[in-house]
Amino acid sequence: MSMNRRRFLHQTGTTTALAMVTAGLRPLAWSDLESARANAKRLQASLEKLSEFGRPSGGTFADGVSRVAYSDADLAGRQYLMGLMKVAGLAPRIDAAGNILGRREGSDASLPPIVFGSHIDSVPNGGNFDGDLGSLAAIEAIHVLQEQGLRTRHALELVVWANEEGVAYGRLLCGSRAAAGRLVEGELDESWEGVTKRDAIRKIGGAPERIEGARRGPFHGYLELHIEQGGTLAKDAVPIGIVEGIVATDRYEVVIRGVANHAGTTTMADRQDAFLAASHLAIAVNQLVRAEAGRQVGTIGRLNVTPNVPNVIPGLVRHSLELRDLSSAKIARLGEAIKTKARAIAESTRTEIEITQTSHDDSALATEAVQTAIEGATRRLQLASRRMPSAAVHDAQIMSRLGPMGMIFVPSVGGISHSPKELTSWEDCANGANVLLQSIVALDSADLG
Ligand code: HGY
Ligand code: MN
Ligand code: MN
Repeated sequence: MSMNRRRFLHQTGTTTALAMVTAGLRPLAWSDLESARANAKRLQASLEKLSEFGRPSGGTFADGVSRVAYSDADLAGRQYLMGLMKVAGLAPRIDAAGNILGRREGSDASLPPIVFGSHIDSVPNGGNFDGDLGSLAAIEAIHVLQEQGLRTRHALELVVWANEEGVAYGRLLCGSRAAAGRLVEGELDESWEGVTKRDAIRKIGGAPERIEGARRGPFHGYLELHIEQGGTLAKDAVPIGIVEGIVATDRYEVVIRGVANHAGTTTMADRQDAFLAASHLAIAVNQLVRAEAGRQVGTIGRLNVTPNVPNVIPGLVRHSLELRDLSSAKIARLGEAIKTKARAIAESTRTEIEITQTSHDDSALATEAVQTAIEGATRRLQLASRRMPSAAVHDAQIMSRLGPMGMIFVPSVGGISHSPKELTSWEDCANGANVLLQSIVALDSADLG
């Protein structure tokens, strides 16, 4: 009997070992799992290929992707991804919310699964790494285990969340919220570009009529690899970030009503210019958010001016407002301060300003024991790491409501994201994939309480 086999039998018991031999899998020792490594070339090739779905026509990898959730490009990217999952030995299925799932059984059926993955929908004119890296590195992890015939104790569940970005329908983290039973009342009947969310979910293979079926059961731990999207790791040449917590996000819809009138004949004093009011409000948001210490941020990212022609004073403006911080209380307070200021701006510009909150995503702390397991993986791989907050929103924050959660960050060159210029070196991608794989291995033997 080989040394590895003896250690394996010692660790898992003869019955399981025999079952695995019957299933054609090589009995193994933990050292086999710990020496497993991602195939960097395969990972790169899959990222390059995925980038073709949603690429501007005639463009290249450098032109990034527009793969907004539920679009034809999203659908095509999901098909490609499910094909990769099959090659890696998984039988992909789509849950009621449109999330893609793939399960690989473990050696102990009594244990809950380790869940990991990310998303592949993007913002318009987005990059090739946001969500894609975590999704493809998750498939790569399965690939490696499958190729080498290695079996974890816990089942592994790969997940690619639907509509993480919330560009479509304006609400973030749709798939993971459905999995956690946190959809907002009436959300499935909301409309975007003339299509209800119900129909959009159906388009990608979900079943909104039984959305409750997307609720997920207990899990041992949740892991997500992601690009940092900020510039701190790249600036300090630290290859791995271990996320301590994810910020809360409040979104608002702002409607400003003025009076559309002739841009030549209406004197400056007589105008009720909705865009002028919006401009004052934009400056106020910036000033109020910056007025106190901390890492809170405020953004007006979408602005629609009506009628949006040169010779008419804007009568109507609709714009978004987004506030983020680790403290939900802080952004709630800032939201109130902005509303107070808006009342003064409405009065001085003789417009009406209506500010309605459209969503709130809570902040979430990563589980200490998962952070420690990730740290152990980075040490084994001899990669420097740093603990840090996430200023970007992730499905992991929803999963943290259901069980132990941890996230792995890799550097974003120049801190650029949500842009075709988003870039992470292939070496950093491979490092991240190895840390993900080795964190799965670490969680497999960790007691997460
Ligand atoms: O908006 C975000 O923070 C994320 O990239 N979805
Ligand atoms: Mn994003
Ligand atoms: Mn993302």
